[in-house]
Amino acid sequence: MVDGLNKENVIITAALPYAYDDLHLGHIASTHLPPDILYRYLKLNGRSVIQVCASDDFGTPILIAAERQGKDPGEYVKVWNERFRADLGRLGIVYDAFDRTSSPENVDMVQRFFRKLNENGYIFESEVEQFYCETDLKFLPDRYVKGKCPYCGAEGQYSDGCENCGRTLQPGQILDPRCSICGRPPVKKKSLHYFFKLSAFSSRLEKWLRENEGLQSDAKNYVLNWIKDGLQDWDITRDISWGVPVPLEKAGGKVLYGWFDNHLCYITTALKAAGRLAGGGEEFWNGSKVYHFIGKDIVYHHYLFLPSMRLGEGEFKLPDFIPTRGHLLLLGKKISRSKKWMITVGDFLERFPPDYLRFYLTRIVPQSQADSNFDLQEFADKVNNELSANIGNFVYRSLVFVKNKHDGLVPAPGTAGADERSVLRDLRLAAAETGILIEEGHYDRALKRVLEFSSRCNQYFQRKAPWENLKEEPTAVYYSCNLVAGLATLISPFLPFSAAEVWRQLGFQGPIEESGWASAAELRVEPGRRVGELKPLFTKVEEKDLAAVRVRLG
Ligand code: B3M
Ligand code: ZN
Repeated sequence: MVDGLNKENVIITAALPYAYDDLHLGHIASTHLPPDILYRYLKLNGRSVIQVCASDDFGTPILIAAERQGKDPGEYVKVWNERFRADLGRLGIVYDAFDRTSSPENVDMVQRFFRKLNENGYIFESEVEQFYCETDLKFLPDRYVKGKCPYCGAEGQYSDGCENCGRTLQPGQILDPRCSICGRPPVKKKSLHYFFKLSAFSSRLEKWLRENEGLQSDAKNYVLNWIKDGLQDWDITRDISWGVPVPLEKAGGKVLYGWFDNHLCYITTALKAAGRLAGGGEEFWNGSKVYHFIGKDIVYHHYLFLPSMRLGEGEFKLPDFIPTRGHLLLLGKKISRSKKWMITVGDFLERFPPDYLRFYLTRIVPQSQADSNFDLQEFADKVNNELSANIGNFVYRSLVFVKNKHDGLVPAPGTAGADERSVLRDLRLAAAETGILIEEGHYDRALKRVLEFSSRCNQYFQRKAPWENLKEEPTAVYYSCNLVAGLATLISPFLPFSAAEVWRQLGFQGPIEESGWASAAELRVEPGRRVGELKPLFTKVEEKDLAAVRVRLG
C-alpha cells in the first residue's frame, strides 16, 4: 500500500496543457483522468487533498498562435484557460485551483527561483549563437525554427525537440533550419543567454532516482541512462517578449524559457489553493505527499529539470510520485493535431455522456508507459457489455423491484442467510481491494475489481430469483438495494455522474462524496426508504453513434 491510512496532506498535479489548443482524449487518458480518480478516492477517505492544474501560457508556440490571430498573448491565453476549465469540468474533473503560468503569483515564484538559483551558483551567462531571421528581423527560438533532427534524422521538427525520437534539442542543434514565419534559412547571430547548471546535479539526481521507491521503474531506467550519458547545461533564456522576465537589470528584457517556469506553477497553484502563498508555503508543501501526473513525452522535464531546480533552490521538496502514462493512440494511429486525427473533449461530449469516456479510458490505460488504443468498437462493447449490462443492469433490476412490488419503499428483510452473509463479505473485500489498487495507482485493475463485484451482485440476484421465490423476495430486494449503495460508492471515483445518479435513485439527498469509502460495506439503505424516480443508468452505444464519429474523423 502506498499511503496507508496516514493523515498527511496530499498534493496532486496534472501536467499543464499548452494554451493554444483544445484538450483531446489523449490529454484526458494520461494526465487528467488518472489523478482525478485518486483525488476522489482520497477525498472519500476523508484525506486532506488538493488537486491543481493550470494553463501553460508562455513559450513560442503560443506567441506564434496569438500573433497569427493578431491578438495580445495575454488575452489569447485567458480564453484557453477558461476553455480548459469548462471542458474538464464537464468531465467531472474539477481542480481546487486552476491557475495560469502567466499569473502574477507564478511570475513571482519563478523569479524567486531564478534569484535563489543564481545566488546558489547554479546560473551562468554565456554567449550563444542563435538563429536570427534577416527577413523578419528577429531571433528565432524553439518553434520559430523547423528542421531535421540531428539524432534520428526526422524532418519537419521544431528546433527545441524531436517528436519522432523524443529528444529535447538545444538551440542551434537542429539541422537544415528554416524560419517558420517566412520559410527562409536563418543566419546565426550572437546573443547573451543564461544557463542552468543541470550537469551539477547528476549524482544527486541519480541518488534520488535510485532511492525513491515511488517512482515508476520503466521511466527511472531510461532517465538513469540519460544521466550516464552526461547531462548538458540548459539554456534557460529566450529572445522573445512573451515569458517571465529574467529578474536581472542587465538581462535586458530577456525572458525565461517555458520549461523553466511551467512546472513551478505546480507549487504556486498548490499554495494558492491551500491559502499559503503569503507565508507557510514551504512547510505546507514539504509536509505533503506530492504527485505529478504526466504523459511519457515529458519525462525528461519532470525527472531531470524539475527535481534539479528544486534541489538547487533548496526550499521545496521533490515529488514522491511522478505517475507517467503512455500515449493514447486513436484507432491504432498516433493522435495528431496537424493531421486532424484527434477527438477533442468537446467532440466526444457532443455524443456521449462523460462517464462513458471515464469508464473506457480507465479500463484501457495501465499504470505504465505502454501506449493504449482508443478503439471505437471496443469502446461500444465495453460500455454496452460492462457498464450497461453489468452495473446498470444490477442497479435497475434491484430498484425496479422496490418500485413495482413495494410501492417505492424498500422492504424490511427477513433474517440474513448464508447467501447474504457471503455477498456482504464480498462487498467488504471488494471495497478493501479496490482501495488498495487505487492507492497503488492501478486504476484499470481497480475498476476491473469493481466490475467483478458487480457481476457477483448480479449472481446473487439471479440466485435469489425474487420474481419467483416470493418468500425470500423482500430479503433479496433489501440486500440488493444495499449492494447497489455499496456499488455506488465503489464506482464514484471512476464514474462520479453515475454514482450521483444511483444515490439520487436510492432516495439520498446529500452528495455521495460525503458518505465515505468505508461506509460502502455498511447497510445504509434502511427498510421503508422511498426510492427516487428510476431510469436506466446507461443507454447503449449504437452503430450510428460510432458511424458519426468515423465520419468526423474522415
Ligand atoms: N505544457 C504540455 C506537454 O508538453 C506541457 C506540460 C507542462 S507540465 C509543467 O505535453
Ligand atoms: Zn523569416
